[in-house]
Amino acid sequence: EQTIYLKDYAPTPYRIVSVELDFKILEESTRVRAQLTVEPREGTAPGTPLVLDGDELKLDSIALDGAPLMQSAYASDANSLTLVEPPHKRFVLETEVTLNPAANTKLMGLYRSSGTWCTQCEPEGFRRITYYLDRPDVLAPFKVRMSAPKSVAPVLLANGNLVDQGDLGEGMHFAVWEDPFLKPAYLFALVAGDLGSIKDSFTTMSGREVELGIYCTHGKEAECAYAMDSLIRSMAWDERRFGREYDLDVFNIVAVSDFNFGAMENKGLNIFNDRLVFAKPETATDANYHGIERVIAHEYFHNWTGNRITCRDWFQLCLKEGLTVFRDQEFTSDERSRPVQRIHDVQNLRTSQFPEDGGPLAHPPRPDNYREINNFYTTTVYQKGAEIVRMLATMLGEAGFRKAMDLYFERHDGDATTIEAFIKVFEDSSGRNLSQFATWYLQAGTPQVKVSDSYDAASQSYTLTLSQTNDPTPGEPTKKPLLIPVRFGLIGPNGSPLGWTGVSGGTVEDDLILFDSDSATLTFEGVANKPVPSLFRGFSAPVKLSTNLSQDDLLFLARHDSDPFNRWDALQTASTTLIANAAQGKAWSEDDVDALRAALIDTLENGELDDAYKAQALDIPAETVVGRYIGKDVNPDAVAAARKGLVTALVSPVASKLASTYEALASSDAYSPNAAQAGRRSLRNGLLSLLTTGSDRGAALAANQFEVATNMTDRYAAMAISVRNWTSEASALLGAFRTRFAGDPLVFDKWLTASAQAPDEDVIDRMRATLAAPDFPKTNPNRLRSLLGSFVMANPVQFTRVDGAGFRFITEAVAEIDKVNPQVASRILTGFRVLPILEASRREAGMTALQALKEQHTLSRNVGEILDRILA
Ligand code: B3K
Ligand code: ZN
Repeated sequence: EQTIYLKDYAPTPYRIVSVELDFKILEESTRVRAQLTVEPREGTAPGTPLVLDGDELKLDSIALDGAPLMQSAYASDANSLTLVEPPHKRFVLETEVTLNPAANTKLMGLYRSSGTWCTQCEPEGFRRITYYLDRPDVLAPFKVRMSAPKSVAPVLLANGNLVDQGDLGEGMHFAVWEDPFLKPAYLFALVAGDLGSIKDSFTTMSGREVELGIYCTHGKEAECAYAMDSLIRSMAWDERRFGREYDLDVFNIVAVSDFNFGAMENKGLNIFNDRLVFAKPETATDANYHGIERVIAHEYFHNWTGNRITCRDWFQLCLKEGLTVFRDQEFTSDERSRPVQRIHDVQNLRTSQFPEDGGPLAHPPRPDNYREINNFYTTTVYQKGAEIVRMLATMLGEAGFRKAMDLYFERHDGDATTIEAFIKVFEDSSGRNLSQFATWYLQAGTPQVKVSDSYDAASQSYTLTLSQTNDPTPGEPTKKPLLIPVRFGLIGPNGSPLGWTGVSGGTVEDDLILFDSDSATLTFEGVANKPVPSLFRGFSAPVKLSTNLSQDDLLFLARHDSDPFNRWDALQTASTTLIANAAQGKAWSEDDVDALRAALIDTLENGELDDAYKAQALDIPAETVVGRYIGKDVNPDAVAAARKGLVTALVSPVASKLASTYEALASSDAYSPNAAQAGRRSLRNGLLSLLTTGSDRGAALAANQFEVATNMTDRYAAMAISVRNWTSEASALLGAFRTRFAGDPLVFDKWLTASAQAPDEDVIDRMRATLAAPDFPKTNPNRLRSLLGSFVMANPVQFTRVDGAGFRFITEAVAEIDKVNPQVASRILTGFRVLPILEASRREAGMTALQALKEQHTLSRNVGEILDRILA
């Protein structure tokens, strides 16, 4: 297999001046005619061949400047088209290919989803539509003509503005779309189908009217309302926060049922996985509404960070993704609650990015080699990429950050650029040297920061000693120290902040330590009392922190820290430590549990905190988080037992109190997905979860809640909690849920997700039966991911069984799925990255399953790469 290296980057010898595409869409096949106006770049030697990319294409005809090309002038196969000696001047290349979208199960290029023709081109799908220079640094204006039978495709959409449309007779019609903005091929999109829609409009800050449309299956129009509302709020927010105005006259979104990931930011024509568009209270949870709002915003924000300014090559992916995730996180923080959003994002980082970064699939946010680019749309590129941008924002402050972003848009509008250029903008605008900071992009692994402190009362001086280490990751045996921004505060014995008169031993800017070496000792003078330090406020850097703080200190922080994130984190650390110790044979003391319980109850009863925050504070860390904290020789059965043990010890003495709070939080208000209502539901369901895991009251409460629930949030929570705790009602609830919502595919996903998390040992047999059912939609990514993805990521006890049954179930499924859709298969396989931290017997069982997968099957490049990296 061929590896692609960043160091080999070179611009193409030819540029594409403009593109005209003509699609003739028919039931049986689609004919694509492409007219590419091409010219040699300056410096290209005469006679340099032009090599266009293709993927599973077959050339029907070819002409140059209007004349058919001689056989000897070109060579073509499924993967490329070469003009041996193109003219050394501007010329027009015309090609024709015929596609079979209905047979395209990889869902890259042009395919059909429930009858609708749609496209997905990022990163390398356009080459499955026509021969092209399919790379992000080739930018061109596109004009697209499409014709199709009116009966099956009354709606014809593409990028940009509609410039012509009409009837062709014999049941056919056509439309012509023109996109004036230069774009790389990965942002191309086309949709043809019989779709319903909702329309709205937005007036931009300069007073231009933009027509907005969301297209969907007929009958689903009403379920698009929240997505439309989110879009309008996103457009307004990007103007307010970043001064970014939308640039075309139309913005369309299309919801499709078969989609490899969440959504795609095609210029002026976003295509969405329908699970991130449709919502109504009976079938969508608060988390679904939250997800819709976030992803609608994310794809919209790409119009500036991704489309107007794109990536030079795919190694630079986090240039657009990390930055755009940062922007969508900020949007949600502004629209809802900042601390709640921050906790949510950090939880996500810890449950998915840290595990990736600490295992065999670790890679820098800006990698320098890959075999299959689709394997690099990772949580590291997205979430860690966003954390890096957040650290820049932390160091520069709000005004400084905005100034840098303004310069970025001004300097790079229209460019396909790099991480280096992005950093340079921040250097030029702030006057800081960011060369060490840039290492965050180039180095893999989660740094571990150790902090210890001491106080000398006589001299009123306080010392903080920091050290950073970075464990080796694949291909990176040694690491450089990073520039780590540590936002901090010192808290006095009465809970109020303590000041200092001077500090030596490092760089401290206000409440920010810029920690840039292997170790540092900071001495603060004039500290009146012995403080408890609050470190990494707001999670100011994506690191693992260990301190010499006692359980008492942590619970003190949980009560007194003015930083809401750190109050939450102190509780998390306190309970994680107790569970991890117990799982390794070191029991907690009754005092420890009493103190933790008291802190949790105080939080629950605190009149100043909102419900959503309380729900997060009461959330006891998941088994996977504790496993990761233990870090080696993990026995997931022991972790699960310890977690249940701690929850039981915490809950038992206060079960009636929790139960009455649970009752009191019930509400008869009409459902709204707003943050206040969603927070109340999440607190109530959090209590239900504690009561179900930690007492014998929860099971019946959950079963009752399932019956009386008036919205999906409460009904799903009742079922999922019952299943995760495998209560005596769980199985019946799964059955009732399935019957009640039969025929709704997105609700079926919820059933699959919950089913896969049952901890009982028959779960694998049940899942096998589910998959084998004749009506199981085996080619739909949402269905497959709901079942298999949640099993590998959220059912550690059964997935990592010592007998290997969980591992084999997954490798066998992956082998099958790989034949149909390699992207979905390889994504599921990444769950095996957990192997290195497991106890030896489980690790070996996992390796055996992977070895069998490798030996017994011909695998795609996608799966092959992931497999080899885990086995390495
Ligand atoms: N840019 C797309 C992701 C494409 C994934 C290709 N495997 C959606 C997004 O990140 O916004
Ligand atoms: Zn994105």
